[in-house]
Amino acid sequence: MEWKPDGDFQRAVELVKGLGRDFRVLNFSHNDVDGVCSAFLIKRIFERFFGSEVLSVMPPTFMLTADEVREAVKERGEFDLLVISDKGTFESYDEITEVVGSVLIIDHHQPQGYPAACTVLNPGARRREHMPATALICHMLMRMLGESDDVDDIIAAVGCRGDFAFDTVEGFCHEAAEPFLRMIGEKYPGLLEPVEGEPTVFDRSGRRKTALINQMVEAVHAGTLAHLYRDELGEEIEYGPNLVLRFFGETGAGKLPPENLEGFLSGRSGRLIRSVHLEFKKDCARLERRVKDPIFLGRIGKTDVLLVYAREVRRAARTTFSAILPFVAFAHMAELGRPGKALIVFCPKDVGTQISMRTDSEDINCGDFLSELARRLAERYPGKRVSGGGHARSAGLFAWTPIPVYAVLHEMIFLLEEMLTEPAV
Ligand SMILES: [Mn+2]
Repeated sequence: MEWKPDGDFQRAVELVKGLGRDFRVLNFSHNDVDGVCSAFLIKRIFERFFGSEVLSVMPPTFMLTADEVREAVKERGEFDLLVISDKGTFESYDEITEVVGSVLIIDHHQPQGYPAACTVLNPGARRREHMPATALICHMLMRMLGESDDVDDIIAAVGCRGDFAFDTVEGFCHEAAEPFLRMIGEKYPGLLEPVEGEPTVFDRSGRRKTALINQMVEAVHAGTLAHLYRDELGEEIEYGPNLVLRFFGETGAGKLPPENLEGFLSGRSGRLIRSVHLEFKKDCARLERRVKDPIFLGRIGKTDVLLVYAREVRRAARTTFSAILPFVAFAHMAELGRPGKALIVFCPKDVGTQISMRTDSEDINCGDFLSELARRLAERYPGKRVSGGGHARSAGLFAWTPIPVYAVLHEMIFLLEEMLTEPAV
């Protein structure tokens, strides 16, 4: 069955067309690979088709607050449209319409309530059939409004791969991404073909195979963390997501598709990202030992629940959401044995506790698990900051100091105990 665009797209198209031309757009996007690729596509959509001016902001936190938007408006003036991309679908986003009247949410996370005053483009979400990446939704929206070029197509592919919408080495593709991946495969076959080589943190098959697109995504991912590498690369290195967005802007259509990673990372910003990428790979090698032997916590149905309790490399321990450890842990999931696993990566940091979770099975829903854990922690520590949620197969949680690490671990184990059908003995 082929995935079909639903009414969400129609409403989004009507909203933006109703704004006329030359309107001002404020875009808040997620700070990860999918989020930055989405910000780039949104910028291109409004600049090219509407003559708009677009300001892109990619803060390190996930859920957007009205205060962040107020701050941007105070600094940069009034905006006609706010686009919130890849930053969840929260009922509380209604409050933001008091700051910017028109709000378009482009997202693929499981909604935590529906904001009635916003236009929500989260296709399939009401049926709980989520899209695999926001960049894919942005690319589809772009093609409903006009044409895409090589740069748009390839950056959209990077965003999709960043959120595991497909993996050509493992031979996987999310149903909703199939037509897109077919188009990419026909136009740029060299990007997707599996090749012998050092696996990236986006290669999860456990074999010595990768693909050019996987290498590109790893480099872009490293680029979003560039600011963590100021000690090595110099104080003038800007905030990673902004560096990556600038790099995408410098990528000329004529130079694409690249023949290899060096070709992709050409130009000034590209070369900077390349040096960050090399340092990032050293960090990954350092972290490998810490994720090798997870603790078996018990079984839910046929699924083994495993725990990695470890610290980050210093540079990543200082920040909230920027993480290296979970990527390394998840990259080695296939080596932990047969399918049917849920891996919880529990990571105490300087500013709080981070949990990242992935599963390859249907026995546990990671997004439900971590949003319930966040709810319980919020109840136990009223007024303290904690946020958690995500998708069925991958999710995250952050509990800020002063919520103690032991309390997060305690509540997590208690919640899990209620779900285990076969506790570890
Ligand atoms: Mn995403």
